[in-house]
Amino acid sequence: MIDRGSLIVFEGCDRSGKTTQCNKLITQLEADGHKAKYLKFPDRTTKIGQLINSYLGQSCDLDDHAIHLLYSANRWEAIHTMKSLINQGTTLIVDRYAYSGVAYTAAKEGFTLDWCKQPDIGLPQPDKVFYLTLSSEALSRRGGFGDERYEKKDIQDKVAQNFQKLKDGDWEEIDADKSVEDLHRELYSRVKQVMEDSKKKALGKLWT
Ligand code: Z5A
Ligand code: MG
Repeated sequence: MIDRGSLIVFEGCDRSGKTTQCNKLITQLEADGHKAKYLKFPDRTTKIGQLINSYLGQSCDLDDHAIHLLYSANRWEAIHTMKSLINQGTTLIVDRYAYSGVAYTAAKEGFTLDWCKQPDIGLPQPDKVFYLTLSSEALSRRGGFGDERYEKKDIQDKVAQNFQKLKDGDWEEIDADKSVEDLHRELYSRVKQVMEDSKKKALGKLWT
C-alpha cells in the first residue's frame, strides 16, 4: 500500500504571507520529487466560489449566516478530490481552511464559535496547521488594506483573537516577520517532518 499524503493547512492574519509561502513550498516539494498540490479556500473558481468572490468584492450582499454556509459548502465540494489525492500519496498544502471560516464569521455580531464550527464538523482533519503571525507593527510595514470586505483593523483584531481560541495540539504558531526566504526554509523543514510523521497515520475528522 502506498503511504498517504499529508494535509497541511496555513492560517493566519491578513497579509501574513500564506499564499507566498504555500506557492514556494509547492515549487520546492515538486523540485525534490514529492507529489504535492496547492489548494486555496475560498476556491473562487467553482460556482459557489464565484458567489463568494462577488460577496468579498462587495458587488453582492448576503446574509451573514448564508455566506458562512457557502464558505463551508465550498470546502465540502472539494472533499472527494482532497481525500482521493491524499490517499494516492499527494500532500495538500492548503491556504486557509475551516478555521478561517469560524474566525471571520465569529468576529461578527451575534455569532458564537460553537455555531460557526457546526457546518465544517467532519471535514478531513489537518495533520498540521501552521498559524502565521505578525505583530501590528510588522503588519503595518506590509502596506495598506485592500478594498475587500474584512480588510479593516478592528475586524482583523477580532479574527486574531478567535484564531487563538481555535488553536489545538496540531497547531504550530510561526512568527512570519522574516524574509520570504528565511520563512520558507523554516517552513520547508517543518513540512517535511509532518509528511514523515503522518504517512502511516489515519486521516482524522475535524472537530469530532
Ligand atoms: N474567509 C472567510 O471569511 N471565511 C472562510 O471560510 C474563508 C475565508 C476560507 C479572502 O481570503 C477572505 O475570505 C479573507 C478571509 C475570508 N478576508 N480577509 N481579510 P483570501 O485567502 O483570498 O485573502 P487574500 O487576498 O489571499 O489575502 P491574505 O490571504 O490575507 O494574504 P496572505 O496570503 O497571507 O499574504 P500574501 O498574499 O502572501 O502576501 C501579502 C503581501 O505581503 C504581498 O504584497 C507580499 O508580497 C508581501 N509579503 C509576503 N511575505 C512577505 C515577507 N516575508 N516579508 C515582506 N513582505 C511579504
Ligand atoms: Mg492569501
